Amino acid sequence: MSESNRLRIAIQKSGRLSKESQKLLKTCGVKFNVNEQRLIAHSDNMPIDLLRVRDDDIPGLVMDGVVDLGIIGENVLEEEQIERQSLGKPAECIKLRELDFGACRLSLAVPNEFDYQGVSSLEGLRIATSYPNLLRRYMEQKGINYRDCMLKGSVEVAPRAGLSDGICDLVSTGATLEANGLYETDVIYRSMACIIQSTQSQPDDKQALINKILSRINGVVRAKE
Ligand code: PRT
Ligand code: ZN
Repeated sequence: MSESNRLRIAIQKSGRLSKESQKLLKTCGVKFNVNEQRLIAHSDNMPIDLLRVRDDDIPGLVMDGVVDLGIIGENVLEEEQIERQSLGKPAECIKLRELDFGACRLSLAVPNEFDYQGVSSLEGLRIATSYPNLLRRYMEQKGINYRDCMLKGSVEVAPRAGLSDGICDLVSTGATLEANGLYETDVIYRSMACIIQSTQSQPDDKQALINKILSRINGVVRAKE
């Protein structure tokens, strides 16, 4: 496969970050039309291709140098980074900047009837999460032994289903926790969307285009502050 001289940017195909990611690039003057059936959207006014993928795939695509830039939640980036470091895979990328959307926190939560006296109350208990690496890092820092319950979805129903004692999941308004009879105890990670770049050296014209996009993003984000 020949290296493309077009700038490749990975964005979430569909989900909480996809509309904002597209809007940001459009506001920066990148013109493109998305065909829902297609993985790639070509810009018609700049040498840019958008790759529309699952958000979980974005950090790896950037770290492996398959794409040049990616827009991703810091939570997913950090989780993937710890995972890759433990597997000895490339785990480096450059965080160009935080963006102004995708705000959430990764928190521990327990059932309303749980008598929570601090994180030591979770000693030896089972915690359901989709973020095993961020959870492990936090619990190691606190010196707490816990048991894993790895779920890619439906984490918030795990305690009621008898699968776990507590959960570690993303929270924004807190409505999901409340609806499931849970309360938030510890915020273990605060996250925003961010834009990342591959560490591979770029030809001058591509790097100049990255700099131009970044400077426009800086302008757009600052204007909203
Ligand atoms: O299909 P794909 O794998 O691409 O998408 P996904 O389902 O893995 O991710 P998606 O679209 O749900 O979220 C993408 C990113 O949005 C996350 O990685 C976060 O960076 C960010 N984000 C911001 C959130 C939330 N807020 C959020 N509230 N991601 C998920 N949630 C979920 C949370 O998991 C829980 O189920 O919303 C629920 C809680 O919301 P509240 O408002 O009830 O607290
Ligand atoms: Zn995902």
